Amino acid sequence: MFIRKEDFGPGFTWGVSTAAYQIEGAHNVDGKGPSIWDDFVNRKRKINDNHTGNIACDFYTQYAKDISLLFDLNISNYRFSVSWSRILPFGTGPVNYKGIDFYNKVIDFCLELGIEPWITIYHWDLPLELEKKGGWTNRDVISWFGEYVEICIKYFGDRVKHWMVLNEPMVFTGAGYFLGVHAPGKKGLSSFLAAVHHAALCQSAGGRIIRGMKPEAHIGTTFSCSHIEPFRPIEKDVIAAEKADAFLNRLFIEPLLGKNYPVRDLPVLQRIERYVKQGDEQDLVFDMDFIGIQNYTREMVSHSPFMPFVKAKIIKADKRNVERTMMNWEIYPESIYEMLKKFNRYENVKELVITENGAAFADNRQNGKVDDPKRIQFLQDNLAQVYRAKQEGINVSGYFIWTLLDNFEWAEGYHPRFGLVYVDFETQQRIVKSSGLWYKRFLSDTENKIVSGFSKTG
Ligand code: IFM
Repeated sequence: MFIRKEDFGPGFTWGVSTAAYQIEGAHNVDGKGPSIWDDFVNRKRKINDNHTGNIACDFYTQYAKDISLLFDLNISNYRFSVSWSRILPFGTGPVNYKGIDFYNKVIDFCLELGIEPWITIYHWDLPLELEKKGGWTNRDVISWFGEYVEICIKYFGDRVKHWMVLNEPMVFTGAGYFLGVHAPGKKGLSSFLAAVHHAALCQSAGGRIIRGMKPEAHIGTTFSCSHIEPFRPIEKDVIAAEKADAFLNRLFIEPLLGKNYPVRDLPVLQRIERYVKQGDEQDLVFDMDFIGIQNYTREMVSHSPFMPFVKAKIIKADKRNVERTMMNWEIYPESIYEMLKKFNRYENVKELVITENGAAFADNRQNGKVDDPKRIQFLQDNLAQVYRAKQEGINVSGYFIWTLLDNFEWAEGYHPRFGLVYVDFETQQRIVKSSGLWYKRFLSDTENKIVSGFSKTG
């Protein structure tokens, strides 16, 4: 089967996504305050090869060149995040107008080139001052976050229509407050459950603030998600897979939709009660215009008596001898289709947007070029699955590739390269990879078709 951009319909949104800490650099200039990531990267043995985001892709000074690249690649939607501590250096209180100016320049330049900005309000870089007071574990984060959302809408809401409240709350609470492998490096169930409840409250509160200040805004939030299957066809693994699903895929969407936390499948969540106050159940609910789906792989899960609370363990791709990316994530395009179906099954989910999908491979520069056929195949196969879901009547209205530029991949540093554009981190030179040129052709040429594995089976 051949698929063209046109098959997705004229109103379908095509774009790329980035995040402030991963590309901006300029970590301490023009009045920016430190974030938890500025702090975390300086701790020993936390980041591969001690990489930091201090310079990253230097987007702070190169933004005009990079947005021009978007234009050259025919990419007409750009999802990026705002750095909270760039505009509120202490998290609350005095505004740093140089930070506001920076995002105004980014937004204005996008609009000048006909590129629609999509803003993620929070993509993991909490101001360090707020972490000193407990960060996401402190219920006061609801008012701190509210102040920050108001500032974003006040200064950028006149030109920006599309807003996403949080990026992948499961990841920043799980990796940051349970496993300690992301900033701020906290560990343990108590800090995790407190962070989960407060992030879930901020997710809905943020939506209400945007709606109140800008009723015509297109408001969403984003979730990491993976299709989950039992490793072996035995009851214990089936139960383990259900628990992992509740944990990884359902924890944040269900309270948002008024279904509360998935306690029945994950009884340990009962312990969240101690952070719940009267009225919270209603406050967790908000009617988002769209849900952002961020999918990269599927997970296979087995029963594990040693894993605390969930008794479930993910069997990594290298242990299963399957095709995988540099993140050790299985290449399994059907996962994106399964996730679209899963989220579409919830009543009151009106619109789904793929706000992230992509892959990291060991890209090499040769004679000034970067040829990345595996990424092209990955994107084509995933797009074919998005198309399959759309054909079945699922309201998926957009697709954003993660990501424009190779960038700082959190605990993995700069090793995994996800970009459509190669970045030489010594010189800050950009080289459009063959995947970038493929996306450009796909977005421009009505005759350009994608051919995918889906055609063989579908
Ligand atoms: O780089 C991250 C991004 O910040 C959030 N979603 C997943 C990407 C790849 O790991």
